[in-house]
Amino acid sequence: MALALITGTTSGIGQATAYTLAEQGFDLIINGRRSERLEQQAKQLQDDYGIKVLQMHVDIRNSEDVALFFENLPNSWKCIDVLINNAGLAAGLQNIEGGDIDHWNRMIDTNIKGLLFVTKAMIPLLKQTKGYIINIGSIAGKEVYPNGNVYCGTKHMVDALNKAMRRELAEAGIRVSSVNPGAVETEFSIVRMDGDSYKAKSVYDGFENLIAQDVADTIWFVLSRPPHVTINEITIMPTAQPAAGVILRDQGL
Ligand code: NDP
Ligand code: 8X3
Repeated sequence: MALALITGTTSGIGQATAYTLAEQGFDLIINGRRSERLEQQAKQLQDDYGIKVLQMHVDIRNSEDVALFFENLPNSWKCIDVLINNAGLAAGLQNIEGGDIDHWNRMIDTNIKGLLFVTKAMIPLLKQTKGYIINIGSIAGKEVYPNGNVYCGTKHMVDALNKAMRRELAEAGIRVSSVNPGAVETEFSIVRMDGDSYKAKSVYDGFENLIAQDVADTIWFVLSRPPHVTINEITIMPTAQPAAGVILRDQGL
């Protein structure tokens, strides 16, 4: 039985990916800061799929807590085949002049530093299994759009780290890929708009956005290629979003 660790499973893409991998028979280490959701999810995954689930109730921004989690990981959970670096967020949609420094810190600390803390701790374990790392980037890591500045910057960094990891880890037999989505309706925009659900909903007005399962299916496609195949990166967009920051609304798309 294979084992995957997915960061940020308490909603959205991470949640859909946890259920997709459970369906494929993976045991799971699930992660998030919201403990009630994590507990509920662990129970449901165990009951519905008969898999083993370990909860990683850790804020990935805290390097000490991340390191401690791996130090205390029981031997029976150390044989990890897959790491999916998914936890992340956008905070705010403002030009740099008007930007909120707390927003910038949250994005940089989570999307870049948190991803690095988890990856650093996981590499020795993935070397044992010749495992797989999938980084969830974004179209925002390939292009930029008005007022996306710091979020786009963090996802450009994920794009660079994805390439760096692939180069550094190839000799160890670890495969590294990124999955880069366009607009997916999850809790992403609610978080970005500081909890304003009305504003968040309007992001998805007038076109058919991606759903989390579209991305989870893509992750599974990448992960399920035979060992001699690595998909370096894959970009998945709503048909109505031909480029970052460009959405064709009310055109039946
Ligand atoms: P959601 O807000 O629905 O999910 C984000 C997940 O990340 C939650 O489970 C959240 O859990 C977790 N998370 C956030 N911060 C931390 C932290 N410090 N420590 C641990 N877990 C954390 O958003 P999505 O599912 O949409 O986003 C998932 C990834 O996909 C992100 O990296 C995002 O940038 C990327 N992405 C999203 C797109 C979109 O349009 N939705 C498009 C392209 C990329 P909790 O709050 O419980 O900690
Ligand atoms: C988010 C992608 O296009 O919604 O990472 O900004 S987009």
